[in-house]
Amino acid sequence: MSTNEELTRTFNELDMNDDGQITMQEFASAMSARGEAVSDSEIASIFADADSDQDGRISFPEFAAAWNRAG
Ligand SMILES: [Ca+2]
Ligand SMILES: [Ca+2]
Repeated sequence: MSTNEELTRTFNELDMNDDGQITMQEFASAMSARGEAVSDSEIASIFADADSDQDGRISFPEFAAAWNRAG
């Protein structure tokens, strides 16, 4: 699987209502659905890093940029 496919698939998993934006609530729900507990402060920190335009949601380009930074 290419990185791009994995990226798109992960984004779609996190974007539970398919509106093209990941909210903190969606992120938290998706993580708990995967059995990974993430605290509010961890989510806030992830969003502070990934949400470049600071609208409180992560768009696909923001997600892709954060993914690439994480390596
Ligand atoms: Ca969404
Ligand atoms: Ca944003």
